[in-house]
Amino acid sequence: MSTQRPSVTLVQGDITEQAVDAVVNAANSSLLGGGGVDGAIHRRGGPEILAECRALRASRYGRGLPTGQAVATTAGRLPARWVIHTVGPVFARNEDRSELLASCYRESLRVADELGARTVAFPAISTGIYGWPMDDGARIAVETVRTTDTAVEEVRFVLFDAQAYDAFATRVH
Ligand code: AR6
Repeated sequence: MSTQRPSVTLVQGDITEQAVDAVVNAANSSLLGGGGVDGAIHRRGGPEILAECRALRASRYGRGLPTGQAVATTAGRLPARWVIHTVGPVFARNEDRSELLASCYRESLRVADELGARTVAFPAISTGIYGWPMDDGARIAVETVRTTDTAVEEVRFVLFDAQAYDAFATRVH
């Protein structure tokens, strides 16, 4: 595998509408769905994704997917080939969990390389229900993908609103 540093692009919008090889899901350890990005991906991707998640729980991940790790399934009806599920850390004021958040981006890119994905769309992991401050979440996201060796050519951050877009734009430019 020939590796390089991916180019980073930013889009304001809905991650479920991205025509890319792989879409990253901000999941939880159960892999069985939830709100936010996770809810949107399962809703629009259809039941095939959940079926593969259940199979993962019945085999490799009987105790759930640990925080900071990543695993792939089909993308079902989404305009992508795969969903890469990763579990971000819940933000905590009294403990630095940055390394776990960085690990989500690195591990997702590692799984993307295993799949042969060249374009990957990421949400701002942990910055919703898990409470991570957007500016810091953007810093960790951009720094990590820019320093990871991967055959992925484009990392597209898909930001839901203008505030998130601006936080990422400040880090990228
Ligand atoms: N497209 C792009 N970004 C979105 C979308 C979307 N369709 N929907 C929300 N966001 P979150 P987390 C943004 O809560 O913080 C779930 O219940 C959102 O504004 O999806 O990692 C899981 O099952 C925020 O900036 O993920 C877990 O239990 C970012 O995506 C838990 O939430 C991430 O928000 C994971 O929480």
